[in-house]
Amino acid sequence: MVEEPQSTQAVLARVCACVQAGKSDANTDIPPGSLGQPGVAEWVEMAIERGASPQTILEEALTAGMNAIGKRFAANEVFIPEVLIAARSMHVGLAKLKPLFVEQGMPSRGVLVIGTVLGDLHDIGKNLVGMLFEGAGWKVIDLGVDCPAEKFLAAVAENPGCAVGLSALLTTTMVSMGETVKSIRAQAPQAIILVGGAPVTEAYAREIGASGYAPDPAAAIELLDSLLSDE
Ligand code: B12
Repeated sequence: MVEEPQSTQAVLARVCACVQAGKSDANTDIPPGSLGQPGVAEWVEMAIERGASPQTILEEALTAGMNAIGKRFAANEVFIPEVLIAARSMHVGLAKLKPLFVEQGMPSRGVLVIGTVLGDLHDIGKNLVGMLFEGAGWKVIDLGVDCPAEKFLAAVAENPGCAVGLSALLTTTMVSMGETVKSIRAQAPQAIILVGGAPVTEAYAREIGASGYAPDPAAAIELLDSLLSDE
C-alpha cells in the first residue's frame, strides 16, 4: 500500500526520486523489491491529474532528476548502469508528456549535435553525454561513431545555431578531432564546439580551436550554459 502524497510538489518530488532510482513504472522491479510500487509513469500521470503543467513536470521533476544523476556520476557516487536506467526512466516520463506538448512541440533549450570522430568506434561516453544533455532539456542529434567532418558539417548546416560535441577515445583519432573542428570553424566560425573523451585535455581543446573541453556530462552542461550566457 503506497501512501498518496499530499501536494503536487510532493508528487513532483516522487517523479524526480524515481528518475534517479531508475524506477520507470509499477511493473519494473528496479530498484529490487519495488515491484508493484508506482514509478515515473504513475507519478507523472498523477502530477498531470493534479494540474501540474507539462513544462513544470519536465523541468522540476524529470530534468531535475537527470541533472542530479549527472552530478552524482561526476562525483563517482553512481556509475554507467545507474545513468542508463535513469535515462530510460526519464524517457518513460517524456512519453507521458509528449501528447501534451503536441501543439507547441517539446520545449528545448537548444540543439546539440554530437558524434564520435572519424576512425573512432567508442560510443559509451558520447552516449552518456547525449543522454544527460537530453535530460537537461536539449534536443540531441546523435550522428553515431566514425563520423567524417562532412557529417558534422551537414548537421550544422541543417541546424543553424546548434552546439556541437565531438568525442574521441584514441590518441590516434584526436587528430581527426582537430581536423573536424577546423572544417566546422570554416563553415560556421561562431559555432560552439565542445570536445571530450578520455585522452582529450583542456590544452588540446585550446590548441585545435574548440570552444571548450569538459571531463564529464555534468561539467559539459555547465560549460555550455556558461558559453551561451557569454554570447
Ligand atoms: C570499451 C572500450 C572499447 C570498446 C568500445 C565499445 C563502445 N561501444 O564504445 C571496443 C572493444 C570496441 C574498443 C575498441 C578499441 N579500443 Co578501446 N577501450 C574501451 C575502454 C575499455 C572503455 C572506454 C569507455 O567506454 N569508457 C567509459 C566512458 C563513460 O568514458 P569516456 O568514453 O571517457 O567518456 C566520458 C568522458 O570522457 C566524457 N566524454 C566522452 N565523450 C565526450 C564528448 C564531449 C563533447 C564531452 C564534453 C565529454 C565527453 O564524458 C564521458 C562520461 O563521463 C577504454 C579503456 C578506458 N578505461 O577508458 C579502451 C581504450 C579507449 N581503447 C583503446 C584501444 C587501443 C582500442 C582499440 C584500438 C583496440 C584494438 N587494438 O583493436 C580499438 C579501437 C576501435 C576503434 N577504431 O575505435 C585504448 C586507447 C589507447 C590510446 N591512448 O589511444 C584504451 C584507453 C584501452 C587501453 N588502455 O589501451 N574499445
